Amino acid sequence: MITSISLSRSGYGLFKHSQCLNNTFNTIRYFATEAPKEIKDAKASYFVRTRGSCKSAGIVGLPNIGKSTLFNALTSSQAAMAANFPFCTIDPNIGLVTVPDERLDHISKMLNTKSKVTTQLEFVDIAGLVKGAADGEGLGNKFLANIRQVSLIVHLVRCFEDINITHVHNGELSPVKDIETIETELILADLQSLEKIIAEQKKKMTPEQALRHELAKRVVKALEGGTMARDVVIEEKEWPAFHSLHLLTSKPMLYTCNVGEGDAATGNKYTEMVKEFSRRQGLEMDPVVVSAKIESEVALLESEEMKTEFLQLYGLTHNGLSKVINGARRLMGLQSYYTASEKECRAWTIPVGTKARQAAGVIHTDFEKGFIKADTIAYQDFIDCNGDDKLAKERGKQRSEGPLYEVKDGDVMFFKFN
Ligand SMILES: Nc1nc2c(ncn2[C@@H]2O[C@H](COP(=O)(O)OP(=O)(O)OP(=O)(O)O)[C@@H](O)[C@H]2O)c(=O)[nH]1
Ligand SMILES: [Mg+2]
Repeated sequence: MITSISLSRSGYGLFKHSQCLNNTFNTIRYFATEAPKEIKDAKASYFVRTRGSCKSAGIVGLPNIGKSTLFNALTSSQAAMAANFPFCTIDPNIGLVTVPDERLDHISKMLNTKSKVTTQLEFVDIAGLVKGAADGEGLGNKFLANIRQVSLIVHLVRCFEDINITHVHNGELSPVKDIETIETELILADLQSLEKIIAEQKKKMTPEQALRHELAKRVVKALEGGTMARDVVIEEKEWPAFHSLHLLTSKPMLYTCNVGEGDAATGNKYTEMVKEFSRRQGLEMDPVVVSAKIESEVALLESEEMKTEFLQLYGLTHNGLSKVINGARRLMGLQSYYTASEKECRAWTIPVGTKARQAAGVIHTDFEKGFIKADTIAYQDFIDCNGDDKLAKERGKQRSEGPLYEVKDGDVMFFKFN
């Protein structure tokens, strides 16, 4: 059994101390997208984004650090119990979260539309993990199984000081140590499942089984050398086998620093530590800073004016949730296109790389089947033409796109179908 892992300052270093391990949501549909021709192999994270079915974001972290508070803020509810004791959450809370979208707001205002329909993203509030979770500590295996089901990890890190709120690691606040505790458990859980796959070696394996087996060995080596599964370089043809390994460390990760009210606008020394750590790990996106407490209070205010006033008290101009939601979407490889008329303007979620025909299918399968063409205006051109499609056409800004057109983020589209 692996008994200890050390996460060194320069990255992850793994030390084995004994013998080897023995042991419809939201009308979003997902489509395989072609890798650019030049991509023969890439980090697994590329394939996670472009080939995976990115569906939900899981809030993960130590117990009693504000995960349920953040979840309640995101869902503008008090659906999750948030209280000052570890393991307050046992069963995951699942909620659909409205995706804040300034472009949609702008289109809606400009056209004076009767209704505005935002898109949504599923968030899951997961129970706290503790050291030893991979070996079942603190109901660890059950919680790890909950993490396995989400597509992206929002890793919440305590960056607020409050002696009244119990910290499972007694002593000085140490966000990097907290992160290492969680990530060590994710690595150990992956190593356990990989070792099981390796142990299943049969005399005669199908080519698929042989590839899976070989990949499992390669990822074990990478994890032991301090590389997360998401950073392992794989070939495109290896992706299905890699995907079938269902590894926790292959999921994109967004560090989210939970700070006290006074630090919401500026961050603090702890958020700087997380930022530096994140850069050392080579994560694709810098950590985001929020105050779950402020956000959970703002979310319950009724009017936009009240929300703005409340945020201003803390030197904030926007709520911080947009950074978490849109950061998660970006890491998941999701983007929006719009449909707009005076009656309704609406955002639709598609994975980056989706072609026009399949994008139309997100609205209705008939649009996909009977697709003829998509009159398309880039967002900025749409705004520059005051939302007037005739003017856009005159200016040559409206393009008539066929089924194989790769939809761009922000495109405003009018589908023709029979
Ligand atoms: N001072 C302070 N307290 C906070 C902040 N965020 C959350 N808390 C408090 O911390 C306690 C735990 O919050 P929860 O949201 O239940 O934490 P959790 O991570 O979901 O906890 P578990 O479900 O037990 O893992 C509650 O008393 C919250 O009010 C914060 O930014 N500042
Ligand atoms: Mg909780």
